[in-house]
Amino acid sequence: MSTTQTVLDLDQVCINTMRTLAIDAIQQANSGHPGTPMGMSPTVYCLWQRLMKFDPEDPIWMNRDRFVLSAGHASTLLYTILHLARVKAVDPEYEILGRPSVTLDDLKSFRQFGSRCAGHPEYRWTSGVETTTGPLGQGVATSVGMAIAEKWLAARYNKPGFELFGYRIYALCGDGCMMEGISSEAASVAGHLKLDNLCWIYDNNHITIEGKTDIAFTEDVAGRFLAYGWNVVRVGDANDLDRIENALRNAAGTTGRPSIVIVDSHIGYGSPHRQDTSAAHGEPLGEEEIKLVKQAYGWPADAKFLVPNGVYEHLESGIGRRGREAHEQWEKQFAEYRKQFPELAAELDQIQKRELPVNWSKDIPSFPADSKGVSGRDASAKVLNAIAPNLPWMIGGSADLTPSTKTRLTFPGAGDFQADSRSGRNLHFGIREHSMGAILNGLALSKLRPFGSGFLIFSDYGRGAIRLSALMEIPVIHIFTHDSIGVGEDGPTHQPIEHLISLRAIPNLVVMRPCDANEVAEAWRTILAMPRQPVALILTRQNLPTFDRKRFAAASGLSKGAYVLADAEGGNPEVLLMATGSEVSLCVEAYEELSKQGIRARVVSMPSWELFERQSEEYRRAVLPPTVKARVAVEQASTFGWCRYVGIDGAILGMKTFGASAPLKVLQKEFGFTTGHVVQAAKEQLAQVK
Ligand SMILES: Cc1ncc(C[n+]2csc(CCOP(=O)(O)OP(=O)(O)O)c2C)c(N)n1
Repeated sequence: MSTTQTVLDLDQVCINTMRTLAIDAIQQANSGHPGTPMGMSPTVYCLWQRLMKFDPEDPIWMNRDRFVLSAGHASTLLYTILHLARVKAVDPEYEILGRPSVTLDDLKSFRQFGSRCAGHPEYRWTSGVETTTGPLGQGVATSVGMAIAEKWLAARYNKPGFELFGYRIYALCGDGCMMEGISSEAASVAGHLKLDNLCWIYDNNHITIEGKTDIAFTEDVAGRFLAYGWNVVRVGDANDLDRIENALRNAAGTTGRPSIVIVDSHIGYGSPHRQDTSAAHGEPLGEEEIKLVKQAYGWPADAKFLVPNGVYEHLESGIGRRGREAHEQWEKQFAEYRKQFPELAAELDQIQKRELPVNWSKDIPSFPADSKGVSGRDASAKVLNAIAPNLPWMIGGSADLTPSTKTRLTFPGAGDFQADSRSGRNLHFGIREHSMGAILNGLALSKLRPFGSGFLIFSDYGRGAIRLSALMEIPVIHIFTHDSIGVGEDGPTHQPIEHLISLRAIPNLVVMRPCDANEVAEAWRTILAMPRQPVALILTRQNLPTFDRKRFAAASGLSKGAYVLADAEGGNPEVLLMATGSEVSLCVEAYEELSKQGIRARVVSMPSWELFERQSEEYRRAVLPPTVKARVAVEQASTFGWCRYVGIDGAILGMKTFGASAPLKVLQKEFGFTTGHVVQAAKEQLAQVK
């Protein structure tokens, strides 16, 4: 046997190990999709073994190539390669633990409680998983954010003779990802931005859950991507490693365009018995079928979770050695870089640990009391532009609404991120809220501090990605302006109603709706200090009075989620008025009126329910004393959820319809957001409890 033959055979053994491990894991779990792992193992193997620059010893090395499994249902594809390449785990503090990321036992307990091999790949749970995937389309869209981040990092930190950043982003996707609209949005962005560090690999297997794709998907994918300005490469045989390698190298060598490699495959490839059936998609194969498949792979029919001799070593001699050498080389280069550019190197240390520069908050303004006041969005614009110059890796933009959301970075040198200006800090997502959310996730996964903005009403469009930012615990700042019927004349299509509460319903997402300019400043201070906290920052379009903080409590109370803004003299209130955002000033007016009438009221500003819930019981009881039963909540949004704070007999002044098109003043009157109405509700509450 010649040497080449031996190597080829070993490649095949490694591929069949991936396939059979996946088959066994799925059979053991009695749930999962074996087809794609069988069909795509050669492609994934080829990519990792022959091309990827990735050091299994340090899966968070900054300059590693990224592999995103956008077809998250094929998770065993990722788990088997992470296992066979012996990728190490890292802990959340970014110290290398040394234990394997995925053990054979994890694979044996695929989809069971506690296993690193969860049903779909989960970021921060399994090292080497670059982003959580499962909702189809999200992975590919997120990869565009990763590609933007790489270009941005390279532009800022690479210096002549020091190519610190030069990594590629690969995303494996199937028909599902191609059909989801988010992939079109994201591909369009990537084409526009000429992200040639990006390569999508499309498993063109013509099968989805309902059967053949021709029942629903007959478009010309290649033509579509050519139209986006992508480089399109085809591989006719998903089993031909050399052709796959050539295609991937073609992509890597293409400049000025992202690439898509279309791999024609058969689901369940290699199984002569189960091709092109929808059953192979959604179900384990079954013991009998497995025996036949294993026979066809030249495997002992009864062996389970078999890793033949030489497999780990073969991967070590490929991805292992290549990754280690590239990483060592890079570390040497970085040590020299540190000497020549100590400040930039220190920034990279901070980026890697999600820390902030010492002085990041020094220029945050405080706003003088002003009854005319300023809108939430305008206050935020000032604060954002006071922070961003001191936090160089904060970048962001909007879905074509920057003039309205006021999120443009305007300081000298901020610039735009475009194909010909990679160090710009202002991104233009175009009118693509969903992919904006995913791109922000990709930026945050690359450790930048991203923000994106739009109208609150359109948070629905980005919700899939927002939810994933919360699931992944990554610090994306989702800014939503035009936060209520306060938008006035635009009418019900633009007046968010259920959006606040539906964002609050997402676990681990912090929603903040500040009530005045100083709360906006505190919101930003609080948000940035939380390194793993995605936030929805909700801002008004219309002016809000800036409270006199000498008379009222300090805005720093925002960091506790809710605080007593104004209280009855000497404390001991008989009625509680609580509100968020623009309705806090209404409660303050009502409080003043009630005080005049000798009624002891307390105003609680509640910018963030989530942060409030994280406080001690003692604090929460101090702010909302359980003995005070007369309670009024005011929010220009769905009343849903406020019962938690006012109790079942409390009053909730909110919205029960979609709103209407009219000037704001009229709407406030029509929908009952007037001082008189709040005062009346408070009195009714008092009468009720007495
Ligand atoms: C947004 C979303 N919708 C639906 C699903 C359910 N789902 C999981 S796999 C799948 C079919 C995917 O087909 P394809 O991408 O071609 O993958 P393959 O058949 O190659 O495994 C569907 C619809 C999902 N995971 N995400």
